Amino acid sequence: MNETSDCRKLVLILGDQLSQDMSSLKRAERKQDQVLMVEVMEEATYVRHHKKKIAFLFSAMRHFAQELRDAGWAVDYVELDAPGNTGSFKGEIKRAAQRLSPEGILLTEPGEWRVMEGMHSWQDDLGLPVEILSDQRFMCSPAEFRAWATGRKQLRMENFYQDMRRKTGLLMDGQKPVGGKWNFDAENRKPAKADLFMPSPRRVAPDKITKEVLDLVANRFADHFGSLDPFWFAVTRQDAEAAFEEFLETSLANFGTYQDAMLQGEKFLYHAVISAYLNAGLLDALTLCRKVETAYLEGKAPLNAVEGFIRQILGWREYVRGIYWLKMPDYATKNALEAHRPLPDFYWTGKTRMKCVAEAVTQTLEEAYAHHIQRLMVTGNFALLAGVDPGEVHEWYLMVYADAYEWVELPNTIGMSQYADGGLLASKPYISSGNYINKMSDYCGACSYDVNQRTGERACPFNALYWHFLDRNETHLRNNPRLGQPYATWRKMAPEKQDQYRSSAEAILGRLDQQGEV
Ligand code: FAD
Ligand code: DLZ
Ligand code: SF4
Repeated sequence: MNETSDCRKLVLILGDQLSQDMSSLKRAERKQDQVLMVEVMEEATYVRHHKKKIAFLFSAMRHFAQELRDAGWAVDYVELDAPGNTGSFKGEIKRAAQRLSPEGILLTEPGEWRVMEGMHSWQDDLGLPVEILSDQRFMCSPAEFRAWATGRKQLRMENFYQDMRRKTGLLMDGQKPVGGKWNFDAENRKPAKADLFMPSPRRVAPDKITKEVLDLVANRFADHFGSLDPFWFAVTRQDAEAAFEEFLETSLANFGTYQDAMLQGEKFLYHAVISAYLNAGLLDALTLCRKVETAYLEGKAPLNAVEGFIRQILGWREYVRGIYWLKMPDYATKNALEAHRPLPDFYWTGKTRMKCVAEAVTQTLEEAYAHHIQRLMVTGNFALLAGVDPGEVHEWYLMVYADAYEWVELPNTIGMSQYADGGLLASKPYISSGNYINKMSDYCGACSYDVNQRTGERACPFNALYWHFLDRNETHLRNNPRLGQPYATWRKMAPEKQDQYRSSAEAILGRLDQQGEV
């Protein structure tokens, strides 16, 4: 696969930069510059990613290399098992520089702080100029976000999102939001019923390249989390775009209404299942938002669905990236609630009596996917209530999902889900008792715990843990205005009742600590 003639610039394309619109490729000269793509052990193992995530990315990288060659680029592609592969970005850049004698290195900024840090020494070590361009795939650059954040007391997503609507003109009617409101969530978030028509995401059969990669991953990463089978992810831009078109046809109209619903055996409901494609570069964020806006203008989907979807990408996705680059590297070690319990073993096996957690983890093992409410209100909620170390929770989310890159995963975990940043991102901890899960899902009817029992052996663990969380974190949380109501209820509770909650919760936490059954 290697080309050997000298080149002017070596253009390094990372595994999550699979787009011909990358700023590096736009700057480069097709006739004289050379593209370098590398499969390296360091990236595949800095956390032990889900097997399916590695397979998805390696296959998408190999297909993209082919797309570039077809478009006239010279591509030097180093496969994982290529002789001499040093296993790191730096090692492979060095080897390529020796092979190709470039005048300089060109690349688009990486998504992760860890990788960017490593690159700072390249110029000196290689004795070559290294030019790092900004990533134009995002609608708000880290510098723009920093300017937005400067001088603000609170960095709330909702304010950022409104500014992004104004900036892009998406769903705007002059200076006003279309429909008169910025947010239509009041119409969203209904529970789903098992008899509703359920679409399923577009499935692509593995081709020869994907089959080779699946064999490679099965052999080299056998001890990583998760299953390779079934493998149906799109691995090309064309197939990812087709998957998004299918979402527009079959699911967008119901996206808002059932955004927070959970059903047994229904892994995707009306979600788009595009985050892995989007984060790897196979889809473009602004294009998706424009297509969704057009669906509204053509009367194909209601405003609550369309606004809700656009907010996830234009609002949340851009906002968490801004927070990441604003707050790294300290953000990764935040632990405002001083939680230190190890992650329970059932996060790796799915073997727990709690039906909601078992469903979320089992489908994560199978698909490297769970939707937002499963991540936030089931696995995230349980970890927060149980006082699990946020660093361990962060590592788990980074490992197990096909869409996980630190820039997007870390603020979602440390900030939104675990409240470990002390409220920088979320105005209150996302916690709930079993009641919320029962309202939004059909899990509880199939669970060996009873969601209606508050304390005791058969009671849903979320119930006692909820009050125990508030009780043990009172010094950190009692002044939070959004927790005024639950603290008032707790204080009014009879002391015997409070003690029953405490001892029930401590029994559950004791079982977790002794790796007993929960
Ligand atoms: P849909 O529900 O169909 O939403 C459409 C798109 O909106 C998504 O594809 C995604 O690009 C974007 N989006 C939605 N919510 C968010 C959000 N909170 N932050 C950023 N983008 C969002 N998303 C990732 O892409 N990578 C991660 O590593 C990741 N880790 C998470 C960890 C935790 C603890 C939590 C609570 C959420 C995390 N999310 C992450 C956000 C969200 O859960 C996923 O983006 C979503 O589930 C992907 O599925 P989908 O494509 O079907 O999304
Ligand atoms: C996630 C990942 C994996 C598993 N493997 C590679 C790889 O072998 N080569 C590569 O270029 N990128 C890989 N990636 C994606 C990188 O981790 C990602 O580009 C950086 O973390 C920057 O966001
Ligand atoms: Fe989850 Fe509790 Fe419902 Fe069981 S009863 S599914 S543990 S919320």
